[in-house]
Amino acid sequence: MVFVRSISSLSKLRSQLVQRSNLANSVRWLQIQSSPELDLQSQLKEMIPEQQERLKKFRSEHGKVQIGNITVDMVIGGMRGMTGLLWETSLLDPDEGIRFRGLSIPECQKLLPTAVSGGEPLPEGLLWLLLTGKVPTNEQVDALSKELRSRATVPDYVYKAIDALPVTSHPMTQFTSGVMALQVNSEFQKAYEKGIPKSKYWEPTYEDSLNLIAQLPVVASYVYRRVYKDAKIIPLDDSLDYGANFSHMLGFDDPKMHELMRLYVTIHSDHEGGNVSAHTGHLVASALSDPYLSFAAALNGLAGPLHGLANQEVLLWIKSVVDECGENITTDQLKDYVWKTLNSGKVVPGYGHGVLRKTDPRYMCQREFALKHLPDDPLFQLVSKLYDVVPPILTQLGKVKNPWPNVDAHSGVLLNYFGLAEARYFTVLFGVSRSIGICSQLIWDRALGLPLERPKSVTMDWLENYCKKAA
Ligand code: NMX
Ligand code: MLT
Repeated sequence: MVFVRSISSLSKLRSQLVQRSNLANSVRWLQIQSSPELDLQSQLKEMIPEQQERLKKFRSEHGKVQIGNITVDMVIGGMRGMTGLLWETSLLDPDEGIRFRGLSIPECQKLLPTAVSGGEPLPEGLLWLLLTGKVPTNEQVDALSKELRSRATVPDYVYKAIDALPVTSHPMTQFTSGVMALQVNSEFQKAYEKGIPKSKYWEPTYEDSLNLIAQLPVVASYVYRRVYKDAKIIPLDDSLDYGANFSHMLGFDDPKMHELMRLYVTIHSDHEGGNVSAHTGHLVASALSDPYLSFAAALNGLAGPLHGLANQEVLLWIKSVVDECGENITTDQLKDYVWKTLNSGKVVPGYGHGVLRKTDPRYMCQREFALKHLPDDPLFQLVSKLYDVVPPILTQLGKVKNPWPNVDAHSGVLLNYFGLAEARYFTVLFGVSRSIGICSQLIWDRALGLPLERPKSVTMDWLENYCKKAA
């Protein structure tokens, strides 16, 4: 009886949140009408014809220019080094790391608006940058922050879809199911069914993308509260920005954790187009699947241990080191543990990369955050020790192309320090952030009219015959 009553009061609370947000939606439209320079969609509307013309002209003049040669190794070896995607929002250099619309992470930290003077960038600012290629003003970021809050209403059936799963199911499974349930409200699907012309596809894609980005922290927080806490929803706080609100809805209100979440969401957002999640999202979207369908597919790629799930694996692995050897582990003990992991046929999670050939700058900025806020944390000190111990061992293996740490090697110990210690949840955080990059590019995919993705595949017979003839 008590259980039924608490379910029904949860439902009432959710409905109140829906009503409050419908009102906020109307206010948003009034604000947008009166100040187009503060409205992201108006900015895009201005830019799109120019970019469409740029691509058309470029393709007609240079469409037949060759970029590199495809080798048998590339065909068999996961297409490494094969340039095959147009991705406007970011570009990855193997030595230097990611640049978002030309800006490195330290440059973003310097140039993008912040909530705290000298603090971490606001993810809303990065969203603006990825979509427009321009660094937004404080006022523009503030308007986008408000807009995202006004779009953050999650229908009751989304919670019910999640509730239908066992509470023990992996948080990524619950999160992706929530995203699939959000799809019911796809503006793109509705517009397509009504026969919207191709030239206008980007507009409902924009609506879906912003709604999705706005609603993901709410869904993700619910998954966290359901699995690890009391399943009570902490409502959005209208005075907080995107990153801080996410932290707040999860149940973490330390201002330093708010800063960490702003940094976390900013740096995990985009990593050019070829990574598994971004590429999957782009591929599925190329069939004109709407942003919800495409992003849910992307999340399923992110949930793999060689990709986004590595952040979970890293903290579990670090904790297994402590369990076996204690916190004051010596360098020799640590070396032995790394070898033991490798000799049992496992990878060292958080190390290596498909493109990067140096330490990931996303690792470095998290390290700087730790040096500033938690220098004495024993797990941070262990992460630092691993930075000395792991690369020479991976180099010694002789086959690892990049022995240096990636983004996932660091994120877990920071979250753990502020109390978010449930490693199985970490990839959900990555997923929320990755929506910003994938959806930004998806809007441009539609604006530029990019076609169905359909590369050619061949059989082993085909390859053998081809090579015989070529010899
Ligand atoms: N530990 C042990 N072996 C490794 C590692 C590692 N950290 N990294 C690469 N190798 C092995 C790899 O398994 C392969 O072995 P084999 O030939 O026996 O199959 C060999 O080294 C060559 O691999 P690479 O060409 O260096 O790496 P690849 O581009 O194939 O894979 C990763 C990249 C990221 C999948 C790989 O480095 C890895 O498994 N790292 C650990 C998992 C991880 O941290 N993933 C997160 C990546 C970042 N993200 O968020 O997505
Ligand atoms: C990512 O952020 O997507 C990862 O570093 C993997 C990649 O870039 O391939």
